[in-house]
Amino acid sequence: MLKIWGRVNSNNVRKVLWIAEELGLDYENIQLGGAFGGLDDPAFRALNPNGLVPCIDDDGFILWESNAIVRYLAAKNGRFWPQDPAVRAVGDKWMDWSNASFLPAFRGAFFGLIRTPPENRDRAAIAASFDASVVQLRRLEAELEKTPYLSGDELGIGDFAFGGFAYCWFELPVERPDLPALEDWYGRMTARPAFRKAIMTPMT
Ligand SMILES: N[C@@H](CCC(=O)N[C@@H](CS)C(=O)NCC(=O)O)C(=O)O
Repeated sequence: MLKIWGRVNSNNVRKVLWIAEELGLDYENIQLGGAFGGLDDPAFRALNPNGLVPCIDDDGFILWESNAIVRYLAAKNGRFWPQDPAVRAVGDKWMDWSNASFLPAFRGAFFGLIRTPPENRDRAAIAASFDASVVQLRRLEAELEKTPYLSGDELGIGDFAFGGFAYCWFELPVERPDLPALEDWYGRMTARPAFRKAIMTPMT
């Protein structure tokens, strides 16, 4: 059976759990990292020398790096993996954008507002991160005005990559600017049982 190591309140783990749920895979999720610790255990380091979650064991095939895992599970199962390279590249693009552009912008607001007690918050840093996130999200908004998914016409790897970030964005305890296409996309994602089960888990 597929084993997935990683705590459920990690966005990198959530995306792997989401695609596993969408694919209807049998899997075991072993809680690791964060409050569970275990990342320095020699047994885990032997699997993942990078010492982070998620990591999977698929019948002896070990893989870490969440986006690589999502691509592997999609390709292996022949779903969410368009054969046309130009179609697949759209999801790939938003997958890379999620980690390379959105995450650096969003990190400060997320950790500041969700994982830091109010008395320790750096308001200026949070505001700057929030504004930078909005700049990025307006780019996503423009895409979602034209196409229903972050992978083109169908759900795919771009959506899996961004789903956890979207959940965190919409859970921030602050007022957000109107981004109707993003809100529409998010409403469609939250209507999916697999999304609710894998992504909408407690924040801390
Ligand atoms: N690029 C890696 C990043 C993995 C990563 O940063 N994982 C975090 C959780 S989101 C982690 O293991 N943090 C240490 C911990 O959970 O204790 C990936 O996408 O898998």
